[in-house]
Amino acid sequence: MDRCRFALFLIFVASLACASDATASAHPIAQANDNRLAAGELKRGTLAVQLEMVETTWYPEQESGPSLSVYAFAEKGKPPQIPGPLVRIPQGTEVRVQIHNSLPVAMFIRGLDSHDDARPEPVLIAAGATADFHFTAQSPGTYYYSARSTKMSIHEIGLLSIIEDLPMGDAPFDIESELAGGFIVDRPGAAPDDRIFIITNWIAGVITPPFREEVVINGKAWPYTERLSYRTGDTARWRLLNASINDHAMHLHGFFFEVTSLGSQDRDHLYSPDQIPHVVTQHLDPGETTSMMWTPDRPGRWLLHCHMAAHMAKQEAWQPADSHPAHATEHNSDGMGGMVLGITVSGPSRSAAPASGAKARQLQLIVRENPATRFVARSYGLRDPGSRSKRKPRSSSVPGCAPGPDSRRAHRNHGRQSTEGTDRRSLAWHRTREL
Ligand SMILES: [Cu+2]
Repeated sequence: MDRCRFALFLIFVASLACASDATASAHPIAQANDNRLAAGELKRGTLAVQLEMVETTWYPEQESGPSLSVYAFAEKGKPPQIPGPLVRIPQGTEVRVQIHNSLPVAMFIRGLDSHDDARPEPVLIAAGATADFHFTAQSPGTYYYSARSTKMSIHEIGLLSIIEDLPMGDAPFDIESELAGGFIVDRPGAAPDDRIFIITNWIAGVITPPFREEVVINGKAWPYTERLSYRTGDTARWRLLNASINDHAMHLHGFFFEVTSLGSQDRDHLYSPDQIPHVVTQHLDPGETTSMMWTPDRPGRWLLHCHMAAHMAKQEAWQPADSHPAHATEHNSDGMGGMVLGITVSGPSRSAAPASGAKARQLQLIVRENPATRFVARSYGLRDPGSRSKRKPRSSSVPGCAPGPDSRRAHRNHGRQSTEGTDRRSLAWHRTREL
């Protein structure tokens, strides 16, 4: 590069930096929430939490990287968090949550309730208003609270048919997409020795192209997601909360895991010991939650990731192609992004050598079409005929599909076309991208 062109390049980079700083200074910067610390003050069986909904500048990748303006929850007097501040209490705790809406639009709040048998209605908080939530936590489980300007739940939005209009506009998919936080109710006396991972997905172009998305775990996309470390023989207990409008196929490399619960924003089903499914992939519908447990018995570097190709690929489209050139080059080197967690297991192997006379297990590969939604075209999965699980086989890998004005045609075409090419690419990707 000659001097003149190099000088112009520097001016271009400087102008991008100025634009980014101007955005950042307008709103508080969101912190990625690793969900290790519960919000509020728990005293004599009562939890008091004060929350606020604010506009924030969010860096889903590195802190100096590209940013998005989104709405987020903040604990009063603290920076906004993505996902929102964690509400975590033992069963039977009296909960008092106050939420102030500093946003310019009214918001429906869901999920801040007792989780008894009654199906609660969302609570509308007008712009500039404050609302109080007062209840006793009744049922242990893995839940979340959320806010949207539409009365529809995250689950309902995710299951919209491909022919449905979107009268709620773009906001619930992009600027409101990060308005969700964990709400965990522990059994009395249970030690919270688990980790909580919340999935959210910022999507632009749902109505007007171009389609862009940034899918994250605890507010960060790979390779900026948290790196986890275990010793062989440890027990890892994780809760996965899908507070996004998409399906996800959560796959663990190298190990089976036990699914100990499967639920939603309103209900949780805790499996009894004789029902617990042993799987390597757990499908989560939009808005679903799950708890899982596994024991690493071999050292190495492993992954938990969404098996849907679009959700573990580097998202290029959400930033202009010519911005942050160094950043783009750096991340393209591994080609992965989005919903990936890296896990390092150390210590001696405790894996038993495979028995030479072990009987081969026969698995069925199921390829079937589900009713298409606006966001998912089809699903397919593996089924073990000997499994005790009564749950029907769900997708283990679903190629992503971009919604938008052309989505009706796109989804239908995906439904009819052969899966062979896409599936082969997906499997090859999986093989070559292991750490
Ligand atoms: Cu996914």
